[in-house]
Amino acid sequence: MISVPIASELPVAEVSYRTSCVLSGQPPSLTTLEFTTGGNDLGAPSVGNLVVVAGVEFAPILIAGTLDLTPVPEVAFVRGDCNSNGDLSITDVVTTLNFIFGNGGIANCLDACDANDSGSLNLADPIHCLTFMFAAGPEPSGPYPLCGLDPTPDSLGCAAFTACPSCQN
Ligand SMILES: [Ca+2]
Ligand SMILES: [Ca+2]
Repeated sequence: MISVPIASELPVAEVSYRTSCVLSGQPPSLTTLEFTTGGNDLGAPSVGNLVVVAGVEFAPILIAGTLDLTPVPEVAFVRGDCNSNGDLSITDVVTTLNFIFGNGGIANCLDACDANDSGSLNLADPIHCLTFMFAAGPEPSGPYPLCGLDPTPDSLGCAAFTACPSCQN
């Protein structure tokens, strides 16, 4: 066995987990983290964990640890329903356009207005909805038509969406 000394703690990975509503409202907590190698836990055929240094493979020493769980509430929404009234209609297109052009539009869930889930709001979003509603175009990206979370996290966010149950319910 060869040990590679590391002078100080060195982060080698950062992992983010989504827990939906399971932990919402719960205080931060710790959970155990255990590593495994071989066996059926890593698929079939099983794949072992290896560390490769200068082209030489080493079996890692697996040391269990803990994970800090700090719940961050996320709001479920339906993509395309920009005014969050529970229905996809022309009013959602108008709401999106008013918001984009600063005409007083109020959008509490920008993720819902991002109909194509590009991570930004622009004319492509109302066009996506119009094409879906009137020209048999593709439906809005998920979550649609059921409530759900953004599968592609971005900076838009969703402050509130009245048509979907909140985690506190
Ligand atoms: Ca709507
Ligand atoms: Ca997204």
